[in-house]
Amino acid sequence: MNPVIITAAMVGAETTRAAQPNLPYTPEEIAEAAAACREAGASICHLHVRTDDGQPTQDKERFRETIAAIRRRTDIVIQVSTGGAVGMTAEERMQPLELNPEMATLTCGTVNFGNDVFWNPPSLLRTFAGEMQARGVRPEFEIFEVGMIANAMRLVSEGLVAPPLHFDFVLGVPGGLPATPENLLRCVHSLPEGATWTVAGVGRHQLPMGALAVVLGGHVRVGFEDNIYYRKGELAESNAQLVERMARIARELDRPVATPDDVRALLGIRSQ
Ligand code: KMH
Ligand code: ZN
Repeated sequence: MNPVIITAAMVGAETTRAAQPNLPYTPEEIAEAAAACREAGASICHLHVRTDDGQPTQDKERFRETIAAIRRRTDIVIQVSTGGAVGMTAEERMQPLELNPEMATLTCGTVNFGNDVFWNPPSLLRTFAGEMQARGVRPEFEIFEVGMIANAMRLVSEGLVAPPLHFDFVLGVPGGLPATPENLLRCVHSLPEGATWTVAGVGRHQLPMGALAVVLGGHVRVGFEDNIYYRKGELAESNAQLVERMARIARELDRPVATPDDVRALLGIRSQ
């Protein structure tokens, strides 16, 4: 039995309420969404926060407030973003690590991101990985291009990240690796023995990439950060609706849905 970890990426830094009216912004809205996603089958929430008017921020106090609101409602694993939004400084992006979260993202290289550049030079990778290691925060390697897997493994060989290793393939960002079955397989086959992986397909790729991951024994990320539609031309009602469908697909394919405590054991997350 290999339970499917469903990660809910509920907010992101780019999606707007103009595009998806049900996007959560405030700590209470995000916490409500996290609890609903947990109820629907998510075991990790990938967390970005916003100001009240919807601007992306990496403000530590905003993260503190949001994490507390989530914790009042649910036991879901909280994975803070250190990616933030393009254009933010490394110092800004690292702020939520000061809260010693259970998990955090660690993007493994620089990539074009739409018309922008998501800037992640080697020195930044080492600084972020070292900070996570010092604080006992479990990294999730964010892989936007296949070469980023080698960058992640360089951090491992330098002693900055220790197994168990967990990867997220973000496929379909304009400027990054396209979301095709061949590219997903290429990523999976590039992993070291024993690593776990999840896939975040962007836009219309979220559903087929997720279904493929379930079949291949991987894990899945869904949510408004990557995709706002339930199907072509039909906006999703909520993040939980997207989680619920992926949980249903997993169960139909005879894979149970992981609980947060399954994730803590599987990914070696330190106890709080
Ligand atoms: N918003 C993207 C530029 C992460 O959360 O670590 C970066 C991102 C990755 O969302
Ligand atoms: Zn993110």
